[in-house]
Amino acid sequence: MKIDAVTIFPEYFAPAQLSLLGKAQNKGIVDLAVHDLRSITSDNHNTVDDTPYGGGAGMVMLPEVWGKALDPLLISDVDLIILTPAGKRFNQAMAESFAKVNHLVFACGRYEGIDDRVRQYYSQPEFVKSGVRVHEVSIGDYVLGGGEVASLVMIEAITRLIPGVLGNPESLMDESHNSDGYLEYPNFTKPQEWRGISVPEILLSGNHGEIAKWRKLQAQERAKKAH
Ligand code: 6GU
Repeated sequence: MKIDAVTIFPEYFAPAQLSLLGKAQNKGIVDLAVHDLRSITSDNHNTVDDTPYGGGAGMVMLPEVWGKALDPLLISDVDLIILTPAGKRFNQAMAESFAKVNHLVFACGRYEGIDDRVRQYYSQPEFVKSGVRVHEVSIGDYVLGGGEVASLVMIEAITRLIPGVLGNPESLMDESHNSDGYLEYPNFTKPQEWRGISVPEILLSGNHGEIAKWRKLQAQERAKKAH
């Protein structure tokens, strides 16, 4: 999968070199390119934003700069993800569908966001025809300083679902927020007793049917408490 991230803070993406995602890049399964939006500007101050038409607080990112950055990335068969707290809420089902695409482009807005004409422009019929799909996405009901951290969250959730990225693909089958919506059951390892607290007996029984039933019940109890 090809992934482009456009940002004024490329350093935010340093953690993408670590752990599973770092390995996936070394293996050639994921090809992540981070683009510095400021390098696209042509004025002496490297301006990326201006005051909003209609007034109000904050600054809005310039469509001209974003257009220059995105034009070469949005040729065909590509999903453009515009990060905004006003977007559609990211969840596991969305991660699963994005994990199947060939090319993701993350547009990381700062300030009060990106001039809405950028979304409008790349949503036009000629782009739809070439396979450009535009999504506005939020990762939750809180406001971040910008889309960089949200992009990292999405990239991690999406790329670990790509075949070959996880060491043990079986860990995808059992996990929390799986397709049946249960949160994962509690887990235990050695020692059998720690600070006076014992591992539940059932897990030592060797009865795989009963263990599976117990885990399902525990997961359902957790899901009830979480919601
Ligand atoms: Cl995608 N961006 C910002 N700035 N804040 C957010 C968000 C995105 N998702 C949740 N909060």
